[in-house]
Amino acid sequence: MLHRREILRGAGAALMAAGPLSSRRAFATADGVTLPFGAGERELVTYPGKRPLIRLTSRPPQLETPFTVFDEGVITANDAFFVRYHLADIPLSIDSETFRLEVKGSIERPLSLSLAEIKALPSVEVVAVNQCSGNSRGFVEPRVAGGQLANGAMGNARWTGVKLQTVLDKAGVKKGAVQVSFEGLDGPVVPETPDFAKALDIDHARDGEVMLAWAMNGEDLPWLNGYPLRLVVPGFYGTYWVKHLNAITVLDRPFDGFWMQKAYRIPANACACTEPGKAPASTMPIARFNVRSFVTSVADKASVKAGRTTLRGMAFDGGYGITEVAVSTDDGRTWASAALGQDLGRYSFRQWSLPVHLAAGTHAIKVKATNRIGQSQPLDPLWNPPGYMRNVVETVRVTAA
Ligand SMILES: Nc1nc2c(c(=O)[nH]1)N[C@H]1C(S)=C(S)[C@@H](COP(=O)(O)O)O[C@H]1N2
Ligand SMILES: [Mo]
Repeated sequence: MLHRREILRGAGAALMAAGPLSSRRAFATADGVTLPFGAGERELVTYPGKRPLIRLTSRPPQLETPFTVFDEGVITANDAFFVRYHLADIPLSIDSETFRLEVKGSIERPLSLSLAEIKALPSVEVVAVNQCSGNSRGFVEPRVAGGQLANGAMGNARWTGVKLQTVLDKAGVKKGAVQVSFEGLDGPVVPETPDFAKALDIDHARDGEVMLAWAMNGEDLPWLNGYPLRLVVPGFYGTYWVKHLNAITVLDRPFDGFWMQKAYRIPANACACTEPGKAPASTMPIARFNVRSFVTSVADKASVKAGRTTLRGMAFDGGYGITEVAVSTDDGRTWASAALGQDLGRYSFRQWSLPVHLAAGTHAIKVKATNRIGQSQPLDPLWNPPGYMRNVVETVRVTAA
């Protein structure tokens, strides 16, 4: 019998060398980037299976996608997709033959499924955005603690896998089940740190959209994006998209783990916001994306040729679908409706484009999207203590000559 042991090639060495005591340079390219906020100097680093990405942390690896990638197309390439981990003990070697997904808890039939058994179940596909709750946190004013990310902690991919519903039905969920929790192969380096685990309500888990994905854009999941299996929760923040998924537990009472009860919580009000500096009266677990839109064809502070040009970018929301993208080239005084590109489904990035005329001089370009239920983006940024869910109308200033 052939045992295939997949290994994050070279990564053991790369991860150790990236630690604070050894040469950081070895795995960095000569290049770095400076993100447009305080302490924004970053190295570009190359991990196995990835092109040079922006380093946020080394242990665990946390990598941000350079923003120019989002102009390459509406699907984010696997080698450019951002990487987020909480715990430094990430798996460096996984045997695809002996890997098992355990399904346990409040069910009739405990399961231990091999990859081959999972892949033999009826498969489904969805194009969906994965975005970190703290995407764009580096821009938050007043500043907040946490990973100082620019706008690159998001990506859009075609995911292939099996419905979580199919697996839960196979296991036979018992009456009285209220939530389902998910754990991956990564773990903390000290026992005091709570292991990363997330939970979804039982109805959400069985909605036929939540997926156990083994492929991303037609290939095995990249190692750092959760090989060999991850949860895909369309429209929900990345925190729920558990990577290296190896345990599913059906619960007859709400999950009480740290990562649901203490972390990833937002103010329990309509704007998920508080007055800057103020703690919220009550909180709830973060859930669906709000509406966002970006210009991708020109960067902030760019010089462009005066005259006719076509502006381009993308928009997305938590799954209602983008119905309008409005663009202003005069700092929000007047707006025009952009043409929307191919519809890859309501969880996908939606491309937009708009021909404009830029006279010589400086222009503040703004973009604002609206979804099917009328949700849009604020002109002034909202604030909350963890710096989650930033979705202010973006402004790109260019000089035409
Ligand atoms: N096993 C595991 N899964 C995880 C995490 C983690 O720390 N461990 N982080 C989550 C968070 S907060 C985000 S934003 C997404 C990021 O997915 P990516 O690394 O594939 O981009 O993974 C999620 N899944
Ligand atoms: Mo995240």
